[in-house]
Amino acid sequence: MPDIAKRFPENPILKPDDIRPSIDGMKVECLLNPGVFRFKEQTWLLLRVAERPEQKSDKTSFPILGAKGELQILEFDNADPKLNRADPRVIGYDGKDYLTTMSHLRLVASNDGIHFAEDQSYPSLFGRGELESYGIEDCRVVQIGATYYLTFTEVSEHGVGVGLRSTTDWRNIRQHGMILPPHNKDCAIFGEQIGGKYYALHRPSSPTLGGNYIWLAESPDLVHWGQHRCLAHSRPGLWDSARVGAGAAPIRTAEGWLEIYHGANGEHRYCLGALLLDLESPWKVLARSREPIMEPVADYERTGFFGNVVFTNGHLVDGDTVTLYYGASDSVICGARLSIQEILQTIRSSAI
Ligand code: MAN
Repeated sequence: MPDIAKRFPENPILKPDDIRPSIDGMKVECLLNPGVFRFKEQTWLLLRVAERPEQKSDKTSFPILGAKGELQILEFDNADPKLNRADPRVIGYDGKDYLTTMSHLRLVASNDGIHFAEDQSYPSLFGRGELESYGIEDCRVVQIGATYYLTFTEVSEHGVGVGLRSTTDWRNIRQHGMILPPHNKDCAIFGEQIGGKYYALHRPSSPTLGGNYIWLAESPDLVHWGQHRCLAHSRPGLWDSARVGAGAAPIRTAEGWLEIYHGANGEHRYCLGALLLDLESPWKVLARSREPIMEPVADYERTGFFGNVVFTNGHLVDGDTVTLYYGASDSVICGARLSIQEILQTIRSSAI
Protein backbone atom coordinates (compact mmCIF):
# COMPACT_ATOMS: atom_id res chain seq x y z
CA MET A 1 0.00 0.00 0.00
CA PRO A 2 1.45 3.39 -0.91
CA ASP A 3 0.54 5.04 2.40
CA ILE A 4 1.63 4.76 6.04
CA ALA A 5 -1.52 3.01 7.36
CA LYS A 6 -1.21 -0.65 8.37
CA ARG A 7 -4.62 -2.08 7.59
CA PHE A 8 -6.02 -4.95 9.67
CA PRO A 9 -5.52 -8.21 7.73
CA GLU A 10 -9.07 -9.05 8.91
CA ASN A 11 -10.60 -6.10 6.98
CA PRO A 12 -13.44 -5.50 6.53
CA ILE A 13 -14.24 -6.25 10.17
CA LEU A 14 -17.99 -5.55 9.84
CA LYS A 15 -20.27 -5.75 6.80
CA PRO A 16 -23.97 -4.85 6.40
CA ASP A 17 -24.96 -8.55 6.64
CA ASP A 18 -23.43 -8.72 10.13
CA ILE A 19 -25.97 -6.26 11.53
CA ARG A 20 -29.68 -6.96 11.78
CA PRO A 21 -32.08 -4.29 10.47
CA SER A 22 -33.66 -2.06 13.13
CA ILE A 23 -37.14 -3.30 12.12
CA ASP A 24 -38.57 -5.97 9.81
CA GLY A 25 -38.88 -4.80 6.24
CA MET A 26 -35.69 -2.75 6.28
CA LYS A 27 -32.41 -3.77 4.70
CA VAL A 28 -29.06 -2.63 6.09
CA GLU A 29 -27.46 -1.13 3.01
CA CYS A 30 -24.25 0.39 4.46
CA LEU A 31 -22.21 0.48 7.62
CA LEU A 32 -20.23 3.66 7.96
CA ASN A 33 -17.95 5.87 10.00
CA PRO A 34 -18.07 4.68 13.63
CA GLY A 35 -17.41 6.64 16.80
CA VAL A 36 -14.98 4.74 19.07
CA PHE A 37 -14.52 4.59 22.84
CA ARG A 38 -13.48 2.35 25.74
CA PHE A 39 -16.17 1.34 28.23
CA LYS A 40 -16.21 -1.50 30.79
CA GLU A 41 -12.77 -2.69 29.61
CA GLN A 42 -13.98 -3.24 26.07
CA THR A 43 -13.60 -1.40 22.79
CA TRP A 44 -16.91 -0.07 21.50
CA LEU A 45 -17.94 1.21 18.10
CA LEU A 46 -20.97 3.42 17.58
CA LEU A 47 -21.75 2.42 14.00
CA ARG A 48 -23.71 4.44 11.51
CA VAL A 49 -26.23 1.97 10.10
CA ALA A 50 -27.88 3.13 6.86
CA GLU A 51 -31.14 1.39 5.95
CA ARG A 52 -33.87 1.44 3.35
CA PRO A 53 -36.49 -1.01 2.15
CA GLU A 54 -35.39 -3.72 -0.29
CA GLN A 55 -35.44 -1.90 -3.65
CA LYS A 56 -37.80 -2.90 -6.49
CA SER A 57 -36.25 -2.63 -9.95
CA ASP A 58 -38.58 0.16 -11.18
CA LYS A 59 -38.96 2.14 -7.93
CA THR A 60 -36.87 4.14 -5.49
CA SER A 61 -37.97 4.01 -1.87
CA PHE A 62 -36.50 5.27 1.37
CA PRO A 63 -37.58 5.96 4.96
CA ILE A 64 -38.08 9.28 6.72
CA LEU A 65 -39.56 10.11 10.13
CA GLY A 66 -42.99 11.75 10.17
CA ALA A 67 -44.10 14.61 12.43
CA LYS A 68 -44.88 12.25 15.34
CA GLY A 69 -41.65 10.30 14.93
CA GLU A 70 -43.36 7.51 13.01
CA LEU A 71 -41.51 5.78 10.17
CA GLN A 72 -42.79 6.64 6.70
CA ILE A 73 -41.66 5.10 3.43
CA LEU A 74 -41.56 7.41 0.40
CA GLU A 75 -41.63 5.67 -2.97
CA PHE A 76 -41.06 7.14 -6.43
CA ASP A 77 -41.24 5.73 -9.94
CA ASN A 78 -37.79 5.56 -11.49
CA ALA A 79 -39.32 6.71 -14.80
CA ASP A 80 -40.70 9.89 -13.22
CA PRO A 81 -38.84 12.82 -14.86
CA LYS A 82 -38.98 14.78 -11.59
CA LEU A 83 -36.74 12.17 -9.91
CA ASN A 84 -32.98 12.78 -9.81
CA ARG A 85 -30.93 9.68 -8.92
CA ALA A 86 -27.51 10.88 -10.08
CA ASP A 87 -25.87 10.49 -6.62
CA PRO A 88 -26.37 7.14 -4.80
CA ARG A 89 -26.50 9.03 -1.46
CA VAL A 90 -29.14 11.66 -2.21
CA ILE A 91 -32.43 11.82 -4.11
CA GLY A 92 -33.93 14.91 -5.66
CA TYR A 93 -37.66 15.02 -6.33
CA ASP A 94 -39.44 18.05 -7.67
CA GLY A 95 -36.93 20.48 -6.22
CA LYS A 96 -36.76 18.78 -2.80
CA ASP A 97 -33.78 16.77 -1.52
CA TYR A 98 -33.84 13.53 0.48
CA LEU A 99 -31.31 10.87 1.46
CA THR A 100 -31.53 7.45 -0.22
CA THR A 101 -31.08 5.76 3.18
CA MET A 102 -31.85 6.71 6.77
CA SER A 103 -29.10 6.24 9.34
CA HIS A 104 -29.21 5.46 13.03
CA LEU A 105 -26.38 4.64 15.46
CA ARG A 106 -25.72 1.13 16.78
CA LEU A 107 -23.40 -0.05 19.56
CA VAL A 108 -21.09 -3.04 19.12
CA ALA A 109 -18.37 -4.16 21.54
CA SER A 110 -15.16 -6.21 21.38
CA ASN A 111 -12.51 -7.68 23.65
CA ASP A 112 -9.77 -7.71 21.01
CA GLY A 113 -10.65 -4.61 18.95
CA ILE A 114 -11.18 -6.75 15.85
CA HIS A 115 -14.21 -8.99 16.41
CA PHE A 116 -17.27 -6.95 17.35
CA ALA A 117 -20.72 -8.09 18.41
CA GLU A 118 -23.90 -6.39 19.42
CA ASP A 119 -25.07 -6.48 23.03
CA GLN A 120 -28.78 -6.01 22.53
CA SER A 121 -29.29 -4.89 26.10
CA TYR A 122 -27.87 -1.51 25.04
CA PRO A 123 -30.21 0.78 23.07
CA SER A 124 -29.64 1.95 19.50
CA LEU A 125 -29.76 5.69 18.94
CA PHE A 126 -32.34 6.94 16.47
CA GLY A 127 -33.21 10.33 15.05
CA ARG A 128 -35.78 12.17 17.14
CA GLY A 129 -37.71 15.31 16.34
CA GLU A 130 -38.00 17.42 13.24
CA LEU A 131 -34.27 18.25 12.95
CA GLU A 132 -33.40 14.52 12.67
CA SER A 133 -36.22 13.32 10.41
CA TYR A 134 -33.76 12.00 7.78
CA GLY A 135 -31.59 10.35 10.44
CA ILE A 136 -28.38 10.81 12.43
CA GLU A 137 -24.88 10.08 11.15
CA ASP A 138 -21.11 9.95 11.72
CA CYS A 139 -20.92 10.24 15.50
CA ARG A 140 -17.75 11.36 17.29
CA VAL A 141 -17.49 10.15 20.90
CA VAL A 142 -15.26 11.89 23.42
CA GLN A 143 -14.97 11.04 27.10
CA ILE A 144 -14.52 13.95 29.50
CA GLY A 145 -14.44 12.79 33.13
CA ALA A 146 -17.11 10.11 33.52
CA THR A 147 -19.28 11.48 30.71
CA TYR A 148 -19.24 10.52 27.03
CA TYR A 149 -20.20 13.35 24.66
CA LEU A 150 -21.61 12.44 21.26
CA THR A 151 -21.47 14.90 18.37
CA PHE A 152 -23.17 13.74 15.18
CA THR A 153 -24.81 14.94 11.99
CA GLU A 154 -28.54 15.65 12.20
CA VAL A 155 -30.25 15.55 8.81
CA SER A 156 -33.73 16.81 7.89
CA GLU A 157 -35.50 18.87 5.25
CA HIS A 158 -34.26 21.92 7.21
CA GLY A 159 -30.64 21.06 6.52
CA VAL A 160 -27.59 19.31 7.97
CA GLY A 161 -26.37 20.37 11.43
CA VAL A 162 -24.55 19.08 14.51
CA GLY A 163 -26.37 17.48 17.44
CA LEU A 164 -25.09 16.72 20.94
CA ARG A 165 -26.10 13.90 23.28
CA SER A 166 -24.33 12.69 26.42
CA THR A 167 -24.29 9.61 28.62
CA THR A 168 -22.39 7.98 31.44
CA ASP A 169 -23.78 4.43 31.10
CA TRP A 170 -24.90 4.10 27.44
CA ARG A 171 -28.39 3.22 28.67
CA ASN A 172 -29.64 6.66 29.61
CA ILE A 173 -28.78 9.15 26.92
CA ARG A 174 -29.45 12.84 27.30
CA GLN A 175 -30.31 15.05 24.32
CA HIS A 176 -28.88 18.56 24.24
CA GLY A 177 -30.32 19.58 20.86
CA MET A 178 -28.60 21.08 17.84
CA ILE A 179 -25.39 22.86 18.86
CA LEU A 180 -24.27 24.04 15.40
CA PRO A 181 -26.98 24.89 12.83
CA PRO A 182 -26.92 24.11 9.07
CA HIS A 183 -24.88 23.67 7.12
CA ASN A 184 -22.45 22.09 9.55
CA LYS A 185 -21.01 18.62 10.29
CA ASP A 186 -17.75 16.86 11.29
CA CYS A 187 -17.70 18.23 14.84
CA ALA A 188 -14.96 16.84 17.11
CA ILE A 189 -14.73 18.07 20.70
CA PHE A 190 -11.26 18.14 22.31
CA GLY A 191 -10.95 15.64 25.18
CA GLU A 192 -9.72 18.27 27.65
CA GLN A 193 -10.10 21.97 28.30
CA ILE A 194 -7.46 24.48 27.24
CA GLY A 195 -7.15 27.58 29.41
CA GLY A 196 -10.45 26.75 31.12
CA LYS A 197 -12.45 26.48 27.85
CA TYR A 198 -13.77 23.63 25.76
CA TYR A 199 -12.78 23.53 22.09
CA ALA A 200 -14.25 21.79 19.06
CA LEU A 201 -13.38 21.46 15.42
CA HIS A 202 -16.32 21.74 13.04
CA ARG A 203 -17.10 22.13 9.35
CA PRO A 204 -19.56 24.77 8.25
CA SER A 205 -20.07 25.12 4.49
CA SER A 206 -20.24 28.42 2.67
CA PRO A 207 -20.66 27.44 -0.98
CA THR A 208 -20.93 30.76 -2.82
CA LEU A 209 -18.02 32.50 -1.10
CA GLY A 210 -15.66 30.33 0.91
CA GLY A 211 -16.04 26.57 0.94
CA ASN A 212 -16.04 23.43 3.08
CA TYR A 213 -13.34 24.31 5.59
CA ILE A 214 -12.31 23.19 9.10
CA TRP A 215 -13.13 25.71 11.83
CA LEU A 216 -12.47 25.91 15.58
CA ALA A 217 -15.01 27.05 18.19
CA GLU A 218 -14.86 27.48 21.96
CA SER A 219 -17.43 26.95 24.69
CA PRO A 220 -17.87 27.34 28.45
CA ASP A 221 -20.29 24.39 28.73
CA LEU A 222 -20.12 22.21 25.56
CA VAL A 223 -23.58 23.42 24.50
CA HIS A 224 -23.00 27.08 23.56
CA TRP A 225 -20.26 27.60 20.97
CA GLY A 226 -18.67 30.86 19.79
CA GLN A 227 -15.41 32.63 18.94
CA HIS A 228 -15.34 30.77 15.61
CA ARG A 229 -12.09 30.73 13.67
CA CYS A 230 -11.21 29.19 10.32
CA LEU A 231 -8.24 26.81 10.53
CA ALA A 232 -7.88 24.96 7.24
CA HIS A 233 -9.14 25.52 3.71
CA SER A 234 -9.47 22.95 0.96
CA ARG A 235 -6.42 23.25 -1.35
CA PRO A 236 -6.80 23.63 -5.12
CA GLY A 237 -4.82 21.05 -7.06
CA LEU A 238 -4.25 18.75 -4.07
CA TRP A 239 -6.03 15.62 -2.79
CA ASP A 240 -8.18 17.78 -0.46
CA SER A 241 -9.25 20.33 -3.09
CA ALA A 242 -13.05 20.15 -2.61
CA ARG A 243 -13.71 19.67 1.11
CA VAL A 244 -12.00 18.96 4.40
CA GLY A 245 -13.47 17.91 7.76
CA ALA A 246 -12.22 16.84 11.18
CA GLY A 247 -12.07 13.19 12.22
CA ALA A 248 -12.21 12.33 15.94
CA ALA A 249 -10.92 14.35 18.93
CA PRO A 250 -7.39 15.67 18.39
CA ILE A 251 -4.55 13.62 19.93
CA ARG A 252 -2.30 15.42 22.43
CA THR A 253 1.39 15.03 21.48
CA ALA A 254 4.49 16.83 22.77
CA GLU A 255 4.56 18.81 19.51
CA GLY A 256 0.93 19.85 19.44
CA TRP A 257 -2.61 18.59 18.90
CA LEU A 258 -2.59 16.07 16.10
CA GLU A 259 -5.83 15.98 14.13
CA ILE A 260 -6.48 13.29 11.55
CA TYR A 261 -8.91 14.77 9.02
CA HIS A 262 -10.56 13.76 5.77
CA GLY A 263 -10.22 15.58 2.50
CA ALA A 264 -11.94 14.97 -0.82
CA ASN A 265 -11.21 16.17 -4.33
CA GLY A 266 -13.68 17.11 -7.08
CA GLU A 267 -14.15 13.41 -7.95
CA HIS A 268 -15.28 12.69 -4.35
CA ARG A 269 -12.16 10.65 -3.61
CA TYR A 270 -11.82 10.72 0.20
CA CYS A 271 -8.35 10.43 1.78
CA LEU A 272 -6.97 11.13 5.26
CA GLY A 273 -4.34 13.67 6.26
CA ALA A 274 -3.14 15.37 9.44
CA LEU A 275 -3.05 18.83 10.96
CA LEU A 276 -0.86 19.87 13.88
CA LEU A 277 -2.30 22.58 16.17
CA ASP A 278 -0.53 24.54 18.87
CA LEU A 279 -1.09 23.03 22.33
CA GLU A 280 -1.93 26.31 24.10
CA SER A 281 -3.40 28.21 21.14
CA PRO A 282 -5.16 25.54 19.07
CA TRP A 283 -6.23 28.09 16.45
CA LYS A 284 -2.57 28.19 15.31
CA VAL A 285 -1.91 25.56 12.63
CA LEU A 286 1.73 24.43 12.88
CA ALA A 287 1.85 21.86 10.08
CA ARG A 288 -0.34 19.99 7.62
CA SER A 289 0.02 16.94 5.39
CA ARG A 290 1.02 17.69 1.85
CA GLU A 291 0.31 14.07 0.84
CA PRO A 292 -2.41 11.85 2.34
CA ILE A 293 -1.44 9.55 5.21
CA MET A 294 -4.09 7.11 3.99
CA GLU A 295 -5.75 6.72 0.60
CA PRO A 296 -8.47 4.42 -0.76
CA VAL A 297 -6.31 1.74 -2.36
CA ALA A 298 -7.57 -1.63 -1.04
CA ASP A 299 -10.38 -3.26 -3.05
CA TYR A 300 -12.88 -2.71 -0.23
CA GLU A 301 -11.95 1.00 -0.18
CA ARG A 302 -12.32 1.42 -3.93
CA THR A 303 -15.62 -0.27 -4.65
CA GLY A 304 -18.89 -0.29 -2.75
CA PHE A 305 -21.99 1.85 -2.23
CA PHE A 306 -19.86 4.96 -2.86
CA GLY A 307 -16.36 3.95 -3.95
CA ASN A 308 -12.95 5.54 -3.33
CA VAL A 309 -13.66 6.53 0.24
CA VAL A 310 -11.71 6.16 3.49
CA PHE A 311 -13.45 8.18 6.21
CA THR A 312 -12.69 8.14 9.92
CA ASN A 313 -14.28 9.74 12.96
CA GLY A 314 -13.08 7.37 15.67
CA HIS A 315 -9.79 6.06 17.01
CA LEU A 316 -8.01 4.75 20.10
CA VAL A 317 -4.52 5.80 21.15
CA ASP A 318 -2.06 3.48 22.88
CA GLY A 319 1.47 4.91 23.24
CA ASP A 320 2.73 5.67 19.74
CA THR A 321 -0.03 3.70 18.02
CA VAL A 322 -3.29 5.17 16.85
CA THR A 323 -5.83 2.54 15.84
CA LEU A 324 -8.23 4.09 13.38
CA TYR A 325 -11.63 2.62 12.72
CA TYR A 326 -12.99 3.81 9.42
CA GLY A 327 -15.72 3.47 6.85
CA ALA A 328 -14.55 2.13 3.48
CA SER A 329 -16.52 2.92 0.30
CA ASP A 330 -19.47 4.02 2.48
CA SER A 331 -20.15 0.25 2.83
CA VAL A 332 -18.06 -1.60 5.41
CA ILE A 333 -16.13 -0.99 8.64
CA CYS A 334 -12.35 -1.45 8.70
CA GLY A 335 -9.40 -0.85 10.99
CA ALA A 336 -5.82 0.37 10.51
CA ARG A 337 -2.88 1.24 12.75
CA LEU A 338 -0.56 4.19 12.32
CA SER A 339 2.48 5.38 14.21
CA ILE A 340 1.99 8.86 15.67
CA GLN A 341 5.71 9.60 15.26
CA GLU A 342 5.53 8.58 11.64
CA ILE A 343 2.54 10.87 11.02
CA LEU A 344 4.41 13.73 12.72
CA GLN A 345 7.46 13.04 10.56
CA THR A 346 5.42 13.24 7.36
CA ILE A 347 3.89 16.59 8.32
CA ARG A 348 7.09 18.13 9.73
CA SER A 349 8.45 18.19 6.20
CA SER A 350 5.38 20.22 5.17
CA ALA A 351 5.38 22.73 8.06
CA ILE A 352 3.50 25.95 7.25
C1 MAN B 1 -23.43 13.74 2.06
C2 MAN B 1 -22.79 12.41 2.43
C3 MAN B 1 -23.83 11.42 2.88
C4 MAN B 1 -24.68 12.02 3.97
C5 MAN B 1 -25.24 13.37 3.56
C6 MAN B 1 -25.93 14.07 4.71
O1 MAN B 1 -24.24 13.59 0.96
O2 MAN B 1 -21.85 12.61 3.45
O3 MAN B 1 -23.23 10.25 3.39
O4 MAN B 1 -25.74 11.14 4.23
O5 MAN B 1 -24.18 14.22 3.15
O6 MAN B 1 -25.04 14.36 5.74
